Amino acid sequence: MIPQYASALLISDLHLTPSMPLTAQRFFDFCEKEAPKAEAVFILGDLFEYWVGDDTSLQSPFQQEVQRALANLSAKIKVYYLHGNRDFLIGTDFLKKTGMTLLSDPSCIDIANTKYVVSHGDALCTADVGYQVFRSWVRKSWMQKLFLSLPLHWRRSIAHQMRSNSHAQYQHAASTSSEQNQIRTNVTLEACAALSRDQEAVNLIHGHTHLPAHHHEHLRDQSWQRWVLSDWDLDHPESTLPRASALSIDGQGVRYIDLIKH
Ligand SMILES: [Mn+2]
Repeated sequence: MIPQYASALLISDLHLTPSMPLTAQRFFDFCEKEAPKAEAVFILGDLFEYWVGDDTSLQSPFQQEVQRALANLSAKIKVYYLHGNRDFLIGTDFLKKTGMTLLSDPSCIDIANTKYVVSHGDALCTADVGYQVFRSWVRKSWMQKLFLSLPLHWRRSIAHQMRSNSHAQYQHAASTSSEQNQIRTNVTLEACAALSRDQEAVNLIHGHTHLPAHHHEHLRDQSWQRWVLSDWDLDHPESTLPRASALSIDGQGVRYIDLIKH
């Protein structure tokens, strides 16, 4: 059972990697400045660009730096994390070292006396049938055990291959930018309605789609609100506007905090 909190900050899709140093620095600053002001921080997946096993952190000064930032933050406030589609192999070793508590996806949380259901969001993209089949395979525990038993350089090379495939698909989707592609890579009303009904919650929060917005939605006799978290990217100003934001929830309600202006 997750305790109730009077205030919380929610972030997701930071895609931390050594090749995006400004984004990483903004995260380290967030852990020092903004995050300790809330009672709890919820990281809704894709904290890392990819994760091929907790054993890699021994060789990665970058992962150790992130680990230290999270451990320092966990010493001050409660930090929760749930798996994204890129870092779902984060395991008990990394969680223990950072002091983060793993949440299942989806989970219900209670902030300022209001119930919210939180999820990474990829499971809600039910129009992408191919992805859902892929997801059901890679989330099987025997598949994960098999992958984690491979030598590290194999795991890195498989992860690299998968990332370049998904990058190529994403670029194809962006270049065609057809309505159909946008529908395929977004959450569906049906999946959100089912989540709201199953969790008996009318406030949904997720990341993954990189389409930050607050929606009021309806399907048949159901209505709910949905907040989508932003991804973070301060390292590619030539191709995309710098962005980093958190969703803040307290007695005043729910609002986005732009971490670029702060
Ligand atoms: Mn994602």
